[in-house]
Amino acid sequence: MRTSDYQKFEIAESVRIATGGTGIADGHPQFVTLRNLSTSCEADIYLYGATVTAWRRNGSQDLLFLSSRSDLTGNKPIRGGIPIIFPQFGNGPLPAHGFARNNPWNISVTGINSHEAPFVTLELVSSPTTMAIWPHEFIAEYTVTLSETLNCSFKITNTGSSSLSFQFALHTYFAVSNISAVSVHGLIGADYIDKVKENARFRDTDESLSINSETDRVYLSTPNTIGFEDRGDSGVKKTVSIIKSNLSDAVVWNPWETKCASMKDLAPEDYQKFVCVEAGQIDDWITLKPQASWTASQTLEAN
Ligand code: TA6
Repeated sequence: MRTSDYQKFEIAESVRIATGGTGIADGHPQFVTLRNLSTSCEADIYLYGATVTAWRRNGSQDLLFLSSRSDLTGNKPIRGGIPIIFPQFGNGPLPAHGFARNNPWNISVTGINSHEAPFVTLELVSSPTTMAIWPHEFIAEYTVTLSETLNCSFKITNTGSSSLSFQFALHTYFAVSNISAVSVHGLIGADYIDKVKENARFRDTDESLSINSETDRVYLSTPNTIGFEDRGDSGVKKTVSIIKSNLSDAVVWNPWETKCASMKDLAPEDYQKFVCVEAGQIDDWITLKPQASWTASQTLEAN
């Protein structure tokens, strides 16, 4: 996108575009900042991977975790925020978690909706790069809307002449006071695949899930609203809800100490500072016929 092209997307005080930065050509957009003037909330969305990297309230409190060691130069997936997992979850014939999170997206629309909430729509269109590893033509559109909540909506359209199948997830890293203060709820009664126990299947019979070791669970057919409580420092409690639409599954992940120490883009103590609770469509793949579309979203609420 040429330098002059992106300025048309800026909206005084509500939609700003930051340019340049390490690895980004001078004048080229790196990320978009949405600012809701009535709630004073802000959100940053990197064009690389269409990755939401920050959701700020009251000026500073950041509800999302972003590793201080994350590569923001567009050379590898951003560690933190809300990476988009598409068209593959986890390992398989494609790069881990697919290619949506490690490709540059373009700004297609910005605006302020009828509820005075700013939004940006980013777009990823199939290209020789994607066709080389996934031979399907598509248009992906990702809209982030900031009101009192943060809404992330994804739409994929099959623009090719044959069917395509995919998985999808929003790999959200939530900032927490300390992982030991966190309990995840809404998953009781759901079956889950435990990736730490050789992908064995279990049924969750607990009202809430506390995390005290490496945790990597893919929950199947979960309720549309799940969430977690962070009992916080000195009892300052935070409750976060994830409201899913058209996403049947959910993932709970924390690498814990040993795996965290092996990850170059995490500091050794970072496992204490985040929990991933991910809305996804993982177990049942989605298949789209030519010209068909699929839309899904998550809305994040925090008190
Ligand atoms: O969503 C959980 C998970 O699939 C874990 O197995 C772990 O691999 C995590 O994603 C991070 O994956 P990444 O490719 O971003 O390092």
